[in-house]
Amino acid sequence: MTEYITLSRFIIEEQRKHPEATGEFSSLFTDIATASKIVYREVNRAGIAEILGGTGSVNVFGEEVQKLDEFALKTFIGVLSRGGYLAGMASEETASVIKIPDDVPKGKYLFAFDPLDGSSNIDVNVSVGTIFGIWKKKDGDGDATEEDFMQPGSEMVAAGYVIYGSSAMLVYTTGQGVHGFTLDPSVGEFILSHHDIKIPEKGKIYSANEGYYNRWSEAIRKFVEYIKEEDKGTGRPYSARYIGSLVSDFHRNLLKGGIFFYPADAKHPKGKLRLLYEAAPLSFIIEQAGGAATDGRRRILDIVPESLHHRTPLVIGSKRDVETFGEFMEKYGG
Ligand code: AHM
Ligand code: MG
Repeated sequence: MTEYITLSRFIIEEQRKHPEATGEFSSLFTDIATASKIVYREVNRAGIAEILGGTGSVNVFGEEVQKLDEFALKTFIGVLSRGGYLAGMASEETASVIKIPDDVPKGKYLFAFDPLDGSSNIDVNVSVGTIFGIWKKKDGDGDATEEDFMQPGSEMVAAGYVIYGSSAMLVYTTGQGVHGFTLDPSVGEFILSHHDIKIPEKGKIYSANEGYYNRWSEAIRKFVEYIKEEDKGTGRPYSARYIGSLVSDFHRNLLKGGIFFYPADAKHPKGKLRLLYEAAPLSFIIEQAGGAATDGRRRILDIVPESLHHRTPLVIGSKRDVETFGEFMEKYGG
């Protein structure tokens, strides 16, 4: 019989290796899975929901049609904030720390997330996703403050994303490799489908918004010119693939190899993507898969956030490709 390993079972077995584990972490993950199944259902209904009533309006059933990113935010808060394992949450959609309700015991974990990344693509049927990072509150019990979240990615205890595509898939790491689970809609469970994912050391894909070419520094332009050159020996030119939905671009490159970069440019001097709930979680995953992530020079996981919505340039993917990017930064002073 084929092995049918559910996410919950996999996590429980992983936690057994840590005798100090209290079960809080497993509950947190079970709830992440539940929240993402609810979001997936809603994302799937997006097209028809629009026909039945445009966003911001009331549909034929008299229900208010919510924007999907708002729905995802509320769903994750609703499910996770009552679990008793969190001290606080932070999200792309909220200015400050999301407080755990007063009547719920405070746990030790901090949860930072982008509820629905790439949501501007939903109306054209492009895959979107939820990205999350989990840290431990360093000192004291009780409610988390913004200060508690100012920890580098290297302190993360887990990170993951859920991609809502032709199927829903949850990919995560706790520092013991990267594992992917595909939702089996017939039983409503995430099933282990990609065990111990490794990214090829060198890829053949580059992903960037090349429309910004003229806003980029010389180093980045030279790098792009380089990967477009014809050279069989080093596998060039690379193929360009850019969806504009980070989870989708990242997921493809993780499985196939390649490099994604969203550098600083004339309009985004600090880059566009956010450290806490986009760059750091994906960097933890990529390193666990054998890849690398930098801001062009520094390792992303070493950067200490200065605010909840700290932005950073992001260069992420196959190790050798990220190194080559760094060499161009070094050479041309990008
Ligand atoms: P968002 O969090 O507002 O959705 O923005 C993040 C998205 C990423 O999914 C994607 O990688 C990037 O923005 C695309 O930006 P651009 O349109 O500038 O290429
Ligand atoms: Mg985002």
